[in-house]
Amino acid sequence: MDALIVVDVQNDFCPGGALPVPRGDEVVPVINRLMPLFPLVVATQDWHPPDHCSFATNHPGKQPGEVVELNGVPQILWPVHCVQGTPGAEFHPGLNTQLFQVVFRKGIDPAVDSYSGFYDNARRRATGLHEYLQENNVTRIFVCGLATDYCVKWTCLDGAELGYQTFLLEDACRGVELMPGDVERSLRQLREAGVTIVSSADLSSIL
Ligand code: VGL
Ligand code: ZN
Repeated sequence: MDALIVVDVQNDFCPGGALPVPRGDEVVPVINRLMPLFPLVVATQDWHPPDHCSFATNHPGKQPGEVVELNGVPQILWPVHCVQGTPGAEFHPGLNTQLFQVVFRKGIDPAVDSYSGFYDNARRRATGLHEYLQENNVTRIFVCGLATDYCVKWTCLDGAELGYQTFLLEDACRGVELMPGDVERSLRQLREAGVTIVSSADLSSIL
């Protein structure tokens, strides 16, 4: 079974949001076209409490973009984003969320961030995504959404490590690019980890 994993297509990651991914909203029509091609579609949703450790405001004197160490794990500090129950945490209004079978929320623990849809960054807790995919006999995952250089990348890396044949849908993703070249470096890292980079036009010969 094939599954499409739609990562964090939320208002705060789109232009005008708190942590905007440049042209992040452009993935919405692409993903809407992709979803009907898959028997199983799941989504992740970044879902932070207000006191979340990834927010620069919760580290006095620190600015977004600075890196701190939390329990031995490096943590980039972000602007306050995707706070539970706020409009910024909602999915983009143009996204056809009716086609999501399940939504896995992540980043809920105030003490640890969670880029991957499978585990938090300290790998202390699983989100339930792996179990769900196993129950549905999923062997191939196709990952899209925001952001290529963070949550999409870590979801792909964990998926590949867990043994899924993992594809990244390049035209259905956009990156933050805090540093120029971050997306290109992420794609290289993913290829080295065995992830196949494809475009949605390639799917007719893969599915
Ligand atoms: C993300 C930074 C912080 C993402 C989430 O969805 O890529 N990036 N939280
Ligand atoms: Zn976040």
